Amino acid sequence: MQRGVEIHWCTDGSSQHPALPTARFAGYAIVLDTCIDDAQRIQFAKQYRYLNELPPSWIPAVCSRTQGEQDILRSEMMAIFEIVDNIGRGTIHVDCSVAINNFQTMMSASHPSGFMRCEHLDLLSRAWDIRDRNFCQLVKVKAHQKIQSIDAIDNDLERFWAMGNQAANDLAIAAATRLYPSLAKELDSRATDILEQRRRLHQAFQLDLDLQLFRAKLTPPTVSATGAAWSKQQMVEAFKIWRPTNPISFGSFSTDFLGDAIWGRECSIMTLNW
Ligand SMILES: [Mn+2]
Repeated sequence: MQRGVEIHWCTDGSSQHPALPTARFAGYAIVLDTCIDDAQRIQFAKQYRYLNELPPSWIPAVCSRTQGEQDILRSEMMAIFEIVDNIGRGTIHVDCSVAINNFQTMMSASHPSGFMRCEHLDLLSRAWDIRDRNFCQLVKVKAHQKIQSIDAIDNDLERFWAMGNQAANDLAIAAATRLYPSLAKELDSRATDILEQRRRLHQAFQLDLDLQLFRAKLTPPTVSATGAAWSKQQMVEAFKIWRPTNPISFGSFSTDFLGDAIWGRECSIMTLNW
């Protein structure tokens, strides 16, 4: 690239099954804008409305699996970090304002304590160490998820950067799912399992809630003077007439040692007869 030419990057991070911490997997991507000026960008943005295809001016620069925690924010921040670490120049168009804030907080800090509360501190600390050779600017771009369609953006240049964000998003998803596909497949099936287990657990709780309605409709048992559902006498009566449905037969056995029982011979014989 010629000296003096402005460099523009679009970055994005993507996590599959982001709500499942034990099954999610993430990737990130960087695309480089090779347009020479805004006139050309506007032209591509206008063409997009008719062709509905991303122009070849977006060059995939980097795509990889996210290292460490597999969340979206870390993926977004890793993409930015790669540019800061390897190039240190250019305007980076990012759709995640938290990621932008974290890097800006780090750059404007006078001491690491100024950004120690930011998430993914490890990336920020590494960027802090090389801050003297980092001249990148971060710009917020409209996220592909938050707009119905890129076509709906009226401003041509805004639409152009949203197109770049889309290109980076597509590449980030491809990185997460296609680099090491057997792992992605395993995590996919784990996600399916977890969702199925959650559905069953939800059903069990739902059943319990539904049963409460029926329990409420039942006539309550007679309450004794002590407040217990059954009085002591009622329990005794119930035990006296209780017989097992299928009695177990022990056959013939000796009662020689019943006298050694802890309650004595007489009590043991009564229990045996009962
Ligand atoms: Mn994003």
